[in-house]
Amino acid sequence: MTRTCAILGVPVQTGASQPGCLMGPASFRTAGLAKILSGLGWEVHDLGDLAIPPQAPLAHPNPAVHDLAETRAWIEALTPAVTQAKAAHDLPVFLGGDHAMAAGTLSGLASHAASVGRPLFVLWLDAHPDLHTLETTESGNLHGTPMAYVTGQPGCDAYPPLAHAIDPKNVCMMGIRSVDAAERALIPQIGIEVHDMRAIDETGVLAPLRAFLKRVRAANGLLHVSFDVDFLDPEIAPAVGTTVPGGASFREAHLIMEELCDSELVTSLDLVELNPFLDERGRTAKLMCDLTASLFGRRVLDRITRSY
Ligand code: 4U7
Ligand code: MN
Ligand code: MN
Ligand code: MN
Repeated sequence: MTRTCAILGVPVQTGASQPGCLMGPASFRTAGLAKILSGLGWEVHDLGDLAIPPQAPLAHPNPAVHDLAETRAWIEALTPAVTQAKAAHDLPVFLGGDHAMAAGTLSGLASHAASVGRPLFVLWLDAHPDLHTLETTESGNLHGTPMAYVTGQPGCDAYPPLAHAIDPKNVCMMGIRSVDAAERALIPQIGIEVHDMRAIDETGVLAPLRAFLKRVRAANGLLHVSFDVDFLDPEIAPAVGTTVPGGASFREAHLIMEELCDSELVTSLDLVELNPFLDERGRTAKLMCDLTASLFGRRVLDRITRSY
């Protein structure tokens, strides 16, 4: 049976400090994402780009916070659009846009999960945990807040009320290497599973990934993958505003995608933080497309057995 995939562009850039993520969806399309996925046997439906109307400014007690009205509006527009895209397709792909997008994709996916009576799990591939509330963010860049919002942390009440929160115990983070004090305190408090880059150096990516996938399978969970470009080492993925050295390698990233493909557990995907203005001859966009291809079934040789 042909599996269906939707592509939805989300040109949000107000969550980041510098402009450019607005061009993310166009860059993914220019790199040929739809054709790559249909070449792998998927039925691809490009749903175009989502938009929000111009916003009047909205103030917040934390003076650092900027463009709050825009992020609010994106969450409001995304939540129903994402619930719908997921209900109609096996594996929708949401093209950012900066990572503020995930506040809306995850809120929409949590509603879908509740409606089908399955728990939602999240694999978070990022240099950052994005666990700031609107009260704790020092930069005021709201792409640093989606995980706090969707797990229902207090301090996010300037965002739209959340219909269904995600259980932090169903979230697994990999690649983390830049954590602010407020986020550091929150991680053990809410029980998110975090594999920082030191842990990855020690164990590799496969052991923690397999353990997490086992949990997803046992719970009959839906699995959303949120892929921030800065998960990758900036040497191989320069098109990102928030570079942090010491990121995931080419093979570590592909191995994660290949293992996710074999697991057949992934039910939705975010590709976020691509800033084409900072790219070099499209190499980051192309790499992100190749990694997505690995997740959608591109492989060098066929394999007969699943390894766990
Ligand atoms: B991204 C940061 F201070 N924590 O709050 C902040 F390090 O979506 C970075 O993961 C946030 O790229 C990065 O501004 C958000 C900073
Ligand atoms: Mn992020
Ligand atoms: Mn990041
Ligand atoms: Mn970033």
